[in-house]
Amino acid sequence: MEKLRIAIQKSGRLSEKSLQLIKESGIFINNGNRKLITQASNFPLEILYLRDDDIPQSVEDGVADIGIVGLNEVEEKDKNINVIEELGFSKCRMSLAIPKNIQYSGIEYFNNKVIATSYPEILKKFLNSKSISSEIHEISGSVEIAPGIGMADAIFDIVSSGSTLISNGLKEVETILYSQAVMISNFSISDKKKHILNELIFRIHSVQKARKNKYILLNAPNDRLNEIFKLLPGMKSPTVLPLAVKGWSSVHSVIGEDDFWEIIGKLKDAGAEGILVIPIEKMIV
Ligand code: PRT
Ligand code: ZN
Repeated sequence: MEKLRIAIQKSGRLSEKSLQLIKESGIFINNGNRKLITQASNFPLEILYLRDDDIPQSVEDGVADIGIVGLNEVEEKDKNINVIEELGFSKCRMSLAIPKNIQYSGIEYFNNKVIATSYPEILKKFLNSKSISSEIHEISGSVEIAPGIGMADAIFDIVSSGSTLISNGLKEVETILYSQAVMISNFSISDKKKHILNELIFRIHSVQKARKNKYILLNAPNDRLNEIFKLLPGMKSPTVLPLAVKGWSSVHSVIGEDDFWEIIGKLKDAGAEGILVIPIEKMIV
């Protein structure tokens, strides 16, 4: 039987979350001793473990049909591939940073400066679009130490919390790209594989929706129910069950993560008691 082959990072910041997403989609994989390729036991999927730098190329070549990689790698490698899903994890940004004691007047600062980076293509495109001419110094790791040792005037690198920049005496002055893990796909995959991919994406969507929502149960006096329904529209409408105590009901619904605390406060004001909030594993709407 034809199988869909997905390339994921062998070991690094994307590995665990990529595997977790596949597992939460109900797909069992035996990755006890992380071979190059493993098979899923209950879904037509093969997992190919690669360095993240090699994933865009492997998907362009059709060595893998799809892959999970940071958008920063996709942009840097600029291969002929399709970005089909934003996966919402490993979020970071790519920024220009300079020594903190230097006054920054604007993008022209970078004219005739040396910038160290592991992402020369993204940087080149950005500088060209702003008509800035800098010397790009490509290095493969520890970019943040380059200004301190006199190798560069500035760096262009991935930033997450910003603490690496601070501990190297640098400050972020321009953000060029916001990145996260994305799913990429080859442009010409067979109809059978497309069918498997659609099923996989359907499952991923239900996992993502579930992560964004919680199941909520609460008790409320019957004369306040209308107020509470307005706060909890649920998927269609809330479920209401009578309590053994007269004049009270139990209300069940779904609540979004984003405005969670605000709504909980309003529910309490509306007389809700005994509020229970439970994670949802899958959500199909
Ligand atoms: O071995 P392989 O080539 O597969 O892995 P790698 O070493 O190239 O990549 P890896 O595992 O470090 O990162 C994989 C992907 O994770 C990146 O391509 C990004 O899409 C994403 N990501 C998310 C990050 C970070 N956050 C991150 N903080 N990648 C790197 N960093 C580094 C950054 O380079 C800098 O040194 O963390 C430092 C900054 O972090 P803060 O929190 O101090 O700002
Ligand atoms: Zn890499």
